Amino acid sequence: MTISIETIEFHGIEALRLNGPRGASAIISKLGAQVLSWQTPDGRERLFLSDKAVFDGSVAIRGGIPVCFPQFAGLGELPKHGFVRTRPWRVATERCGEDYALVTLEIEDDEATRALWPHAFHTELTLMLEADRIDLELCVTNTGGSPFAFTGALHTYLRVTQVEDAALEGLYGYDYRDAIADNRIVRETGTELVVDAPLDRVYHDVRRPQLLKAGNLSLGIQSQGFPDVVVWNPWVEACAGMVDMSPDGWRHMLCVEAAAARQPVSLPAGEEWYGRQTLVAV
Ligand code: TA6
Repeated sequence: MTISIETIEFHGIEALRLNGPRGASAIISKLGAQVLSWQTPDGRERLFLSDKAVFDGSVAIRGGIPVCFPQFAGLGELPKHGFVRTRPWRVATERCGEDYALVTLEIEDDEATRALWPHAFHTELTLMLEADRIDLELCVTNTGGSPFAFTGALHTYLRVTQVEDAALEGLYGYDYRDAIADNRIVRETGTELVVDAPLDRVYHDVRRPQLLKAGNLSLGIQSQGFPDVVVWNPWVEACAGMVDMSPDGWRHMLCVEAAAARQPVSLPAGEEWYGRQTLVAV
């Protein structure tokens, strides 16, 4: 198939399908500008999408790469993870080159967002698909007359065959806030993070890339602009309590998120901020 971008319906919602080099593909929904699928040329799906995910906009779609803005998790008064993940975005750019396909979706403040968060903003999410990698870039512009601050994340759900068999490298020596243990700050002493219990950690100021070693689904993960890396797996009990997850959903996912969580980003009037996450199949 030649490199192209097409509008499709995916689980009843409008989405764009990027057909990339060597049969790679990605799907991004206009609802939330959420990447919902990424397949590498070997035909493997690299993102987890819950088979109980809800696509009607009443809640965020469980899986893929939700965009959390202008608040990460419960770090403020806004709805959890902000409000753009359940709002419609517009397509701003579609472009194909010899070895890539690229789309940019955009959203800005309106009456409803200003009722929650009284700031003027323009936010773009660009997805670039190449043969073995995707790059996601979040660009936030303060279009108002006074500064604002935000937290946020690209809340990436990586697909794994069995999370117990996966290991995440690259976090040794960094401090993390452990949301499972009263938000205690702990220094990572392991060279490989293995998931064998609920995990909800914000690693601070991470300067190195991570490597997810997960059999045939191994991935390199790198971020720029986002200082923090969040690692999350709900494990058995919490997953059982989530209406949009199958009982065994926890086993097939690991969130490795590029985040600005510990320190809010301060954006003066008229200024722009960029954050990026790159996933590379290895
Ligand atoms: O990023 C990790 C986290 O903040 C966890 O605490 C967990 O609750 C998760 O996000 C999912 O949040 P959601 O609102 O999508 O259910």
